[in-house]
Amino acid sequence: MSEIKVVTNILQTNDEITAQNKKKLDEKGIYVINLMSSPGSGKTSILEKIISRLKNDIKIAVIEGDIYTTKDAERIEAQGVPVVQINTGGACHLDGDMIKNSLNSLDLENIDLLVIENVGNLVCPAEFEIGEDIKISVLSTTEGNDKPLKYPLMFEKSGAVILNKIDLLPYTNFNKEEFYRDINSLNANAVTFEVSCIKDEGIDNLSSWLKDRVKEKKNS
Ligand SMILES: Nc1nc2c(ncn2[C@@H]2O[C@H](COP(=O)(O)OP(=O)(O)OP(=O)(O)O)[C@@H](O)[C@H]2O)c(=O)[nH]1
Ligand SMILES: [Mg+2]
Ligand SMILES: [Zn+2]
Repeated sequence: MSEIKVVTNILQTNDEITAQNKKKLDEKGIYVINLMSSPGSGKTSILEKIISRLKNDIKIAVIEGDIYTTKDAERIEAQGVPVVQINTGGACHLDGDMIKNSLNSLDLENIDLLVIENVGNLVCPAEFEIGEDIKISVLSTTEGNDKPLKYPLMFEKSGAVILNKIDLLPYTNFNKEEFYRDINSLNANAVTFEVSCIKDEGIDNLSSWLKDRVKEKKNS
């Protein structure tokens, strides 16, 4: 038996489970985001900001993927929205089976927007569909503008790309022109946003775009 065969089987199973998850979520009209980035780009910070903007208008729930801790889930819980923690126990991405279990713990009748924060990792989370309507990737200015070309898959597959920590731009050599050129060359259809969670910049714009996506799905 070659190892390649085993990997292929895992992926097929994931596709099957994910298709079941997606069907369930689509039936309820829930808009689902797979939020991805390398560790520390600001996924949870962005989520906290979005939740505080939108929680009175739409019903939000979160699935937090973390390798070991419940730190991010505690931050989301403090925002007063339902959150389910997945501890992957060492695994570096979320898969369909983990999401399937989490969905059983959520009241799907009362959710408009489900955000799944994937494990901080710029590589393999992008390889696994988990039932999302959109993949959103975050890059922060301190990581360097070369990352989209070095780790292209996540950026190629993302419907939206968020550049975070723009407050730190003056202290970095991040070249925005090159960043947008590279994103455009990888994925000309990606919607892009610039935000600073610390300075609360760009959050309104991002939140209202998200709200429109949620409405669009509800009406579809
Ligand atoms: N200066 C600055 N710092 C930020 C910004 N957004 C987040 N941070 C900081 O960056 C660090 C990481 O933020 P998190 O939101 O935990 O990042 P994450 O992507 O959820 O991290 P993991 O879940 O560990 O992958 C924290 O110390 C945040 O306070 C920002 O816009 N500007
Ligand atoms: Mg986080
Ligand atoms: Zn992985």
